Amino acid sequence: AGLSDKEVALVKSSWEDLTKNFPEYSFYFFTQLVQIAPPVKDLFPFLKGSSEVPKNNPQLEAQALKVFKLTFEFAIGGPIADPTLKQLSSVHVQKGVVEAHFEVVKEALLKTVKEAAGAKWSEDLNIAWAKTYDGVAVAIKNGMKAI
Ligand code: HEM
Ligand code: ISQ
Repeated sequence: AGLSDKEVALVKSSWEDLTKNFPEYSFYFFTQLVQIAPPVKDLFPFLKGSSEVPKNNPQLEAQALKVFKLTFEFAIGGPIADPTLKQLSSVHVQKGVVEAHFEVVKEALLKTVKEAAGAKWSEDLNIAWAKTYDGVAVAIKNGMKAI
């Protein structure tokens, strides 16, 4: 993903922080997401129609983990395998995701990284995740346009 060794190390370290308590951070991720853009809730079957983000919901955790894992893997090894990218792009088109949504998810993801890193958070860590997310987002957005 074009990161420096130092940036990769930062992302790896915060990945460990995230996975230490993923049930909590996945809840935090979705809570940030619906706070920033409430209508986005209706895109996710397990959030649709509910007034609050559910706690201890395995489906919610699994989805949030997929996003983080994919972004993490891109950071440490990039690029995403083509069939995966095609499938991913088509899922997002089918669910009604549009370009503007990507900025919202970015904001929520960076806030979640910050929450999990705690005192270890730094501007450099933030930049490393932001660069990585942007790389994945561009790949998915291009995939979506190609459908
Ligand atoms: C589904 C990743 C951006 C909304 C998924 C899945 C993955 C994923 C891995 C599951 C696909 C499957 O099960 O086959 C990502 C990544 C993103 C991203 C890495 C950005 C870099 C977005 C954005 C939105 C969004 C911007 C809009 C808010 C959804 C929805 C689903 C989904 C609604 C389907 C959920 C369901 O039906 O259970 N995404 N996504 N995603 N994504 Fe994303
Ligand atoms: C985007 N795609 C799939 C799952 C997600 C979970 C939380 C925030 C964004 C997401």
